[in-house]
Amino acid sequence: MAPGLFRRMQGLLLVSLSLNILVAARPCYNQSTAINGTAFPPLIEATTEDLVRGLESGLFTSVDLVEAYISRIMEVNSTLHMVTQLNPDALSIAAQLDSQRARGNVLGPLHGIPILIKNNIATADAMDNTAGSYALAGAKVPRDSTIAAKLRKAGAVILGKTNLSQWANYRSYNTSNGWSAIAGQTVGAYFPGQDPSGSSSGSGVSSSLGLALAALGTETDGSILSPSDVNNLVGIKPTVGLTSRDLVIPISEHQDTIGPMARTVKDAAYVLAAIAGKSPYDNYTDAIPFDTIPDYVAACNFSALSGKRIGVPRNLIDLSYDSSAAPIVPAFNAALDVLRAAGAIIVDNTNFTGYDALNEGDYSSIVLEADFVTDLPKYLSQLSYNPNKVYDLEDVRNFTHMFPLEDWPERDTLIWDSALELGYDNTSPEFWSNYTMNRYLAGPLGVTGALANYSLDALVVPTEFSPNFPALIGSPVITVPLGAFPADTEITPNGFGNLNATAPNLPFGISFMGPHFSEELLVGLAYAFEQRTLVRNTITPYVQPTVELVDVVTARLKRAKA
Ligand SMILES: *[C@@H]1O[C@H](CO)[C@@H](O)[C@H](O)[C@H]1NC(C)=O
Ligand SMILES: *[C@@H]1O[C@H](CO)[C@@H](O)[C@H](O)[C@H]1NC(C)=O
Ligand SMILES: *[C@@H]1O[C@H](CO)[C@@H](O)[C@H](O)[C@H]1NC(C)=O
Ligand SMILES: *[C@@H]1O[C@H](CO)[C@@H](O)[C@H](O)[C@H]1NC(C)=O
Ligand SMILES: *[C@@H]1O[C@H](CO)[C@@H](O)[C@H](O)[C@H]1NC(C)=O
Ligand SMILES: *[C@@H]1O[C@H](CO)[C@@H](O)[C@H](O)[C@H]1NC(C)=O
Ligand SMILES: *[C@@H]1O[C@H](CO)[C@@H](O)[C@H](O)[C@H]1NC(C)=O
Ligand SMILES: *[C@@H]1O[C@H](CO)[C@@H](O)[C@H](O)[C@H]1NC(C)=O
Ligand SMILES: *[C@@H]1O[C@H](CO)[C@@H](O)[C@H](O)[C@H]1NC(C)=O
Ligand SMILES: *[C@@H]1O[C@H](CO)[C@@H](O)[C@H](O)[C@H]1NC(C)=O
Ligand SMILES: *[C@@H]1O[C@H](CO)[C@@H](O)[C@H](O)[C@H]1NC(C)=O
Ligand SMILES: CC(=O)N[C@H]1CO[C@H](CO)[C@@H](O)[C@@H]1O
Repeated sequence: MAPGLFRRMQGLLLVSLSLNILVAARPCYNQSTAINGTAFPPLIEATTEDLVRGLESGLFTSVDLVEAYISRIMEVNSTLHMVTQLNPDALSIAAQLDSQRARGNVLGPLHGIPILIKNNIATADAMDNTAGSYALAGAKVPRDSTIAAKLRKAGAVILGKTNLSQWANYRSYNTSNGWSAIAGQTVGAYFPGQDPSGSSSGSGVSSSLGLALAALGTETDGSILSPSDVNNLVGIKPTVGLTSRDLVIPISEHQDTIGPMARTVKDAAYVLAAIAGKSPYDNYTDAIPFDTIPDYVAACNFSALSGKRIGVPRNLIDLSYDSSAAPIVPAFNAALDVLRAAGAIIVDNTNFTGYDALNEGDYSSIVLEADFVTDLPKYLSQLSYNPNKVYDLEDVRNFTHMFPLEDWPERDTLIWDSALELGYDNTSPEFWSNYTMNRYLAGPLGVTGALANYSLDALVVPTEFSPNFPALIGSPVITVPLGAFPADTEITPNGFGNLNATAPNLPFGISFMGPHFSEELLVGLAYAFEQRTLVRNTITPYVQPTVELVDVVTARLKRAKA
């Protein structure tokens, strides 16, 4: 998501809370999910390693997995609208991967495992890539995006495309998270009408409910972190340049990045390992400082927190922006005790000295506007078929104003109006002075400054407050589930008035930030925290699909007998 960062509504006073994040508990799942005593992993919590075990042992096939996930999607899509399009080739791809496996040709841990991707990451197949806009309905790309190609090379099945806040939330000042003209309003699963946050809204809801192993999101400023936060997920926002933006509908070349949204740190690590790496089509990936991508899965080490110096930039936890976040603070402070008990040295009040200046300035919106008017035409120029003949932002705005399903003017185009009024792109001196200012305030007076001044390995804050500084300097963040809002939380609407922005049971997370390309370190810290707390499975969605692998396999065995 871009500006318009998800904010729980202000003006609430929340008292009485008893979050006990220190009790690690696993719910009792229905034990009837077994055939001949061999249990199938419940899909709402199945991990990569569960699925690999089942595929290797022949308990189920990749085709079974695709069928089960599609059934689950169809069960909840009419309520939650999280998937825009299924891949019509998913079953045949899975069948092919099954026979490859039978021949002993296994491409890697994701072989035959379904993944959903956000509807701004292009695939050269039957699926559209629209950012949720009719302006791009039916448009074609000349080849797979680098990210999609890497997923396929790793053996993953691209199961479908997830709904998003239209244009990755870079169109309107007044709209709702998770709405796009093409697929309607995505809704979260933890409370009726839950604001799913955004812009990777459908990826968040889908991954959380076990509609695929995991999903990919994209982030400019919060769009992976925030929907992971409120949908009870682990989300990795990688360093800008670690994952290629080739053929991903852009907002900003300086801030955009693609990353996994998964149910566990290790699953996110498996997916990151598959998508990280250089791309001839995105020269920001030339900044990757290592010859081989680190082993993010091996980084999942229970002892990773031992001896690590972790700072707390307290002044980021600013309840004057969002008083409804108050219940997160005691849960966060309890998490610091977990980190200490795991051997970390907590250094409190490593405040970001650039915080006030950054909030008072307008630098970041100018950077995004100038980037968007530059980068959108670059994407559009690569289309091999451009049915609505949109070549730049003015064309897209005109299309949006004229096409009724785009819901204009109720949902405005004020961000674009402002970008077009700016009158310059990201090659101008005005752009560079704003960009430089951003990087100074968020770097030396922010993330990199605090890391250096206090000799820290990493920083932690509640995820609600984590995206902005790292967004402006392109540094990585990982969020892990931390807790949920208490039962007496007041229910309040979002700004557009069509969703519940605050409510009981809405999840929230904790973020670990580090230097550029420190994902290996951050994955370790996040894993060591996650394994000591296991909060995710204590928070239950109010709506869940019921189809399980065992149902699909039982039906298949019955068909084979008949
Ligand atoms: C377990 O699942 C089966 C099959 O879906 C269902 O018939 C049964 O009622 C469930 N039992 C419980 C305790 O939920
Ligand atoms: C379950 O066990 C029965 C009896 O041993 C056997 O006939 C059947 O094939 C087994 N089913 C599966 C799915 O392994
Ligand atoms: C899910 O629902 C949305 C909104 O109704 C719809 O646009 C989309 O096609 C549906 N997806 C699937 C896979 O049926
Ligand atoms: C918000 O929550 C209230 C209380 O559960 C519910 O009545 C209402 O329908 C929800 N809003 C939406 C948009 O679903
Ligand atoms: C990166 O590629 C873009 C075109 O995609 C080009 O304009 C730019 O000069 C390149 N930058 C470097 C440092 O090579
Ligand atoms: C896990 O981390 C601990 C502490 O840093 C280290 O001593 C140990 O070697 C690591 N284990 C693995 C398997 O890397
Ligand atoms: C850091 O910020 C917090 C919250 O704004 C404030 O209470 C504290 O005094 C600050 N500490 C330092 C050392 O600036
Ligand atoms: C967009 O619409 C405006 C106002 O209607 C018009 O002046 C302009 O020529 C249009 N631009 C394009 C590229 O069609
Ligand atoms: C930022 O952009 C604005 C608007 O174009 C311009 O007035 C200003 O000089 C630029 N630089 C800084 C550092 O504000
Ligand atoms: C780091 O130290 C420098 C030099 O004292 C100071 O200018 C800067 O504000 C500090 N940054 C942070 C985040 O503490
Ligand atoms: C945003 O749009 C909604 C729905 O049209 C409207 O009720 C609300 O007043 C608008 N808010 C602002 C700040 O314009
Ligand atoms: C490609 C696709 O799934 N399109 C659907 C998107 O949503 C609209 C409105 O709900 C449907 O009419 C389309 O069929």
